[in-house]
Amino acid sequence: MYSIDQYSSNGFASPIRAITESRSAELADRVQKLRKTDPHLAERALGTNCHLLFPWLHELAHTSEILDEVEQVIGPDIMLWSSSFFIKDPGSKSYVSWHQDSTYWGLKPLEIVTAWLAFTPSNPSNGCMRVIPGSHRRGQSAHKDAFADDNLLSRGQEIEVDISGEEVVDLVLEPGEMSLHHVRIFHGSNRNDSNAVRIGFAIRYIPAYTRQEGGRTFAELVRGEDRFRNFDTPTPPAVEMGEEEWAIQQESLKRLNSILLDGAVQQSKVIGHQPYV
Ligand SMILES: O=C(O)CCC(=O)C(=O)O
Repeated sequence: MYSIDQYSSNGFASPIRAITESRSAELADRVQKLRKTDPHLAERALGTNCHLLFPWLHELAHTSEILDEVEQVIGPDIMLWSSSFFIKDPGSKSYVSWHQDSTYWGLKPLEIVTAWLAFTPSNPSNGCMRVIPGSHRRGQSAHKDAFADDNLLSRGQEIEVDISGEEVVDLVLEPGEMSLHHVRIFHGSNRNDSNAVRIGFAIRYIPAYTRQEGGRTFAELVRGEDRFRNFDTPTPPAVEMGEEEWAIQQESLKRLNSILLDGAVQQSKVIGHQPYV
């Protein structure tokens, strides 16, 4: 296990083995099969909070090896707040502008961590995630909504700080490895210039004592105890993309978007990414 001091000073920890390579190949296969069989359905279904639509993604977010690492960072009472896919096809121009997750999420306090799990290799040639070590300690920076068709972020939000190349660290991951990043770290990613797909699944975990400002959202207890009841509990998916599963996932999005897109004049046009992130 990485040391907690390393995470505290850098704002990230990587790479960490989360699941086996063969399981990640199986997961990537499921994702790609759905995208091939029914691209339109896949665009809708593989968006934000898809763990509420697919039992196998819900189960993945409960993986004890992932939660053991998350517990090191945010303590024993862990809730799953949201999930998102970040997929870049070979040669895709999609990128993620430099940003801090804390900007629009309305969660307090900021002891919030993302487990970014690689279903495929993720490296500089296919646009792996990049971070600025220690930037989570610089406070909240101003962001502007800088729309671009290929930006994977919902508001196209971009940090108003010059990023110098020397500071940047690439988070290179093998299939089944994950990185952990702090909600305030500066991060982003470049386009995929390779001929291999990059599939990342970002799972957002919060301690049970977290408060949601601006409304009531869903979060599910995945370890420990919830003595605070600050979130509504979504019903876990029983079947893949069932009627009830869609209703719950859509309700979760509606609640998230009313907070996260507050004040946005425009939303991302990138197909396959429902608003938010
Ligand atoms: O996948 C990426 O390139 C960016 C992911 C990201 O911004 C996040 O997980 O917060």
